[in-house]
Amino acid sequence: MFEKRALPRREVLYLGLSSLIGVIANLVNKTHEPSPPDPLPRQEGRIRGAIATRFGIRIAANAKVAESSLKARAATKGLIYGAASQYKTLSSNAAFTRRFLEECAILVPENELKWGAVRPSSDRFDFTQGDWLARFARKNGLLFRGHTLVWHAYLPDWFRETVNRQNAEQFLTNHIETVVKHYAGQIHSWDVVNEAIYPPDRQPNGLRKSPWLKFLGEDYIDLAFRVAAQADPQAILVYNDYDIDYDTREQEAKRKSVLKLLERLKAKKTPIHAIGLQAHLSAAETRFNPNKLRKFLEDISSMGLKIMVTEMDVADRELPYDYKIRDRRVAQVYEDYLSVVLDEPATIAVLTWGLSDRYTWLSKHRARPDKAPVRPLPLDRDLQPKLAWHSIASAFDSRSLTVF
Ligand code: 9MR
Repeated sequence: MFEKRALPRREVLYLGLSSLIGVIANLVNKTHEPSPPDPLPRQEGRIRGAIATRFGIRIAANAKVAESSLKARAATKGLIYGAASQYKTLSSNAAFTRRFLEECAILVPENELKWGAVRPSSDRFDFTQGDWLARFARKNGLLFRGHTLVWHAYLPDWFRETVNRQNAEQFLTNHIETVVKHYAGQIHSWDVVNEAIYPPDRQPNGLRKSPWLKFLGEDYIDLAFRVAAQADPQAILVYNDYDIDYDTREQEAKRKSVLKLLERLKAKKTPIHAIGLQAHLSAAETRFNPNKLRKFLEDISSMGLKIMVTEMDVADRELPYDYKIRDRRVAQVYEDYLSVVLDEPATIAVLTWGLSDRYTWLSKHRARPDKAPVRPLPLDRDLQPKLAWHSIASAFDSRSLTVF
């Protein structure tokens, strides 16, 4: 998903020098005792002390916001912080769930709304787990994201034998109408189209050679947004993609193709409101160029689009075994990246792809050769904040206040 490059010696030395900061932050970590959550209001769109607006969070005048949580720090800067999680985690681990509610203002189902989850057969929809998560969000005052309506991956087995050029438009339209209407009014934002750009596929406009492109041509993207907008006029509609973060030839090409796609959509008046930067970063990658990223975000913002960080995590696969070194580098990457993205006023939300290292796709997909457990997220396996948590907190704290 991203290119790899070994961490140079210079970088390792730097990490060593920054250990003092690490020691101080570790002391802070040790004093952190998670407390049971207060009862939360049952109203939709409300989080403790704040009111969700279409593009952010407004703090109530008399807000009593717990100062320590990520969601509270984000909210004071008009931002939403949250994370992805799964039905099987939230329905079985009470301690994790408590921490999730303490830290997060928004929940995104990691897999439960994908085709592979909601489409057991070509003529059936199964919303059991998605509905459980939507109810969980509503009951606990969390905003709820939809992920994802159109993607080339995690399609059900029947898809290949059933969907073809003749019926693809009907399948796409029916799927989006049914799923989006089912959750209409409950969704903060939908990832309508996911990962449609992939220049290595050598298709016109850098598009990915997905079944949707093959059957319907590029117009499937515009169609998907239009159907979603009709089915839920309230939701923020998002184009979501990865590998648009680093200063590499491949990612530069991808950024260009993404911008051109957004320009074409805007020219057609497609109802698209935001871009989702997945931000699956790598701690060993050194080719981060704040100016290039800044320019990309400005270009997006100048089209009138909002920006969301939708799936952030920092893979530590190529880093040394010593977890203190890893944690410092991972935290640095969070800080470097978020300080740029949060500097852009169009940015409205930050979500990490999971909250605790205990539950992350990277354990399987980017496992370390030395078998040490991976540490890409804000909380460790025991739900304690790591340096990454402090980096995210301080990136929120440093943002200049957005006034609504
Ligand atoms: O984290 C998700 C993992 O549990 C699933 O097996 C996988 C396939 O559905 O998808 C992972 O999430 C992906 C997300 O949906 C889209 N962007 C990349 C994420 C990580 O692969």
